[in-house]
Amino acid sequence: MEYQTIALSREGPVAVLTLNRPEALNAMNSAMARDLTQALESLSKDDSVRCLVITGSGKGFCAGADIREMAGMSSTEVARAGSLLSIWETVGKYPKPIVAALSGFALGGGLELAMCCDIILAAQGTKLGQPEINIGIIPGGGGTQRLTRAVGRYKAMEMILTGSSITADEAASAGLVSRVVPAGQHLQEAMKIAQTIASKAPIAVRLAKQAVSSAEEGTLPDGLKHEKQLFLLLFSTKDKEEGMKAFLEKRPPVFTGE
Ligand code: DAK
Repeated sequence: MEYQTIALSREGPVAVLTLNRPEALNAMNSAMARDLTQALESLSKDDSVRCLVITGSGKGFCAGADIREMAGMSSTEVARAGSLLSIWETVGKYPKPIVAALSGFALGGGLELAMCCDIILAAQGTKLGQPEINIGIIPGGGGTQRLTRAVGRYKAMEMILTGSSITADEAASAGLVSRVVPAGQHLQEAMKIAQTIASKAPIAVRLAKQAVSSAEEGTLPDGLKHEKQLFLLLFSTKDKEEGMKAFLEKRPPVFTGE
C-alpha cells in the first residue's frame, strides 16, 4: 500500500514507519494520522513483523499536531476528527513493541506519540517539550498523564505550564527517554534494539509488554496478580520449552511463536 505522509519499510522482522512531511517538521495532520492508523493495523495482522520503529524524516521526529490544520477547527470538529483523534490511543494500545527514534524536535503531539511507544531513543540535540500552552491549548494526546508518570508532577508542570522544551540529556536524566545516542545514530541504534527484541520468543515479548504496561494502570497488587497470570501462561508455550532446552544444551534458541 502507498502512503502519502509516511514511509513504511522492512528489515526482516522489524518494520520502520517514518513520518514523512519534512516541509512541516512532520506535523501530524489528518492524512498522516490516517496513514499511520492503516499501516499499524496491517502490521498488527502480519505475524512476521515482531517489532516496530517509528522515526521522522528531515530535521526531526515530529513538531506536534498540524497547527495549520487545527487553526480552522471547532471543538466539535476535533471531537469528530477520526484517526487524528485516536492515533495516540492506537499507538498507546498497540500489542507489538514500538521503539521511537527521535531527533531534532519531539514537541506537543510528537512527544505524546513518542511517549505512547515502549522505548524512546533520542539523538543528541533533540528538543522535547509540550508547547501547546504557547498556542492557547493544552496537551490532548495524553501528555498531561504520560509526561507526569514519566518525569513526576513538578517537572511535568514546569514543561506543560511554561511550554519550554528540554534537551535530550535532561530528558534522559528525568526518565523521559531510555537513552541518548550520538547525533545521526538514532535510527541505527533503534534498529539494533528492535532486532534484538524481534529475536526473542514472540508470545513472551507480547506478554512482557502487557505486564509492564499494567504497572501504569492499576494498583501494585493488581499488577502483581496480572504478571503472575501472564507468567504462568508462558509455561504452556513451545517457546518456553525451546528457550530453556536451548540454554541447557548450550545453543541459541529457535523460537517459533508457539
Ligand atoms: N504544525 C504545522 N506546521 C508546523 C508545525 C506544526 N506543529 N511545526 C512546524 N511547522 C512548519 C512551520 O510552519 C514551517 O513551515 P513554513 O513556514 O516553512 O511553511 C516549517 O514547519 C518549518 O518550521 P520553522 O520555520 O518554524 O522551523 P524552526 O526550526 O524555526 O522552528 C519549531 C522549529 C519546532 C521550534 C517551530 O516550528 C515550532 O515552534 N513549531 C510548533 C511547535 C508546537 O507548538 N507544537 C505543538 C502543536 S499542538 C489531539 C492530540 C494531540 C494534539 C492535539 C489534539 N487530540 C487527540 C484531539 C496535539 C497538539 C499539538 O501538538
